[in-house]
Amino acid sequence: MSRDDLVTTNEKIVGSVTQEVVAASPDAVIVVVSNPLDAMCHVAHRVAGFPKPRVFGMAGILDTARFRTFIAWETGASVKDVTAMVLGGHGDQMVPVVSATSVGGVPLTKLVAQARIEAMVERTRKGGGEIVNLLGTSAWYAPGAAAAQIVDAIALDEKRVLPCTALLEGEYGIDDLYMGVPVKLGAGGIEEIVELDLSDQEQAWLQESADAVREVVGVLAA
Ligand code: LAC
Repeated sequence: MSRDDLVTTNEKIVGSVTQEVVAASPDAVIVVVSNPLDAMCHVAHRVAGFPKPRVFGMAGILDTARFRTFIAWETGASVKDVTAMVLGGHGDQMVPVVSATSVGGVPLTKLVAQARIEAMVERTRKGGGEIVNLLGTSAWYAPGAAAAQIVDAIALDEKRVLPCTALLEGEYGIDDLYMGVPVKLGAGGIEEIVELDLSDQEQAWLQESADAVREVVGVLAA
């Protein structure tokens, strides 16, 4: 099944689980990890009735980990020294922000040929499917490790800036849609949405990703 095929099945599950969460823990911060992730954030936010800083999704940290790993392999650097951010929907239109990517402070575009950068961007976009073909099931370790980073940032009030799926209300020129963007995370959940200076091409790709997410959100029953 594609992530989008899961919409109607998971809409019911995420809705019922969210009702249980709200009943048991009305002050919780809800981090959604179910696919199609962006649409399921809309479900959780609607059902929970919590303010938007306390309902968001985990996807960009996973996608960014993949992009950083491919860059580390390509350049022979440690993944710890690769700075990157993947924005947009958690799907084939996600946007690795090449203009904000560096290795040890050196811009990626100075280290790797454009064709290879494009290949790593494409592999990142298809990373979920690559794992399914290898494992016969969707990824679980990396998503768990990514979710753990979010839990630490909240539980320890770390003020981390991480890519998460947040409800945009005008940021990046996108309104009323959950999309992956850099956010500052603390004890109350999302404290700030960070707006990067995207290239015109990156902004156009982000809008295309938003259009794809909106199409899936449009399938939701409610
Ligand atoms: C992935 C699935 C979990 O990207 O969405 O691996």
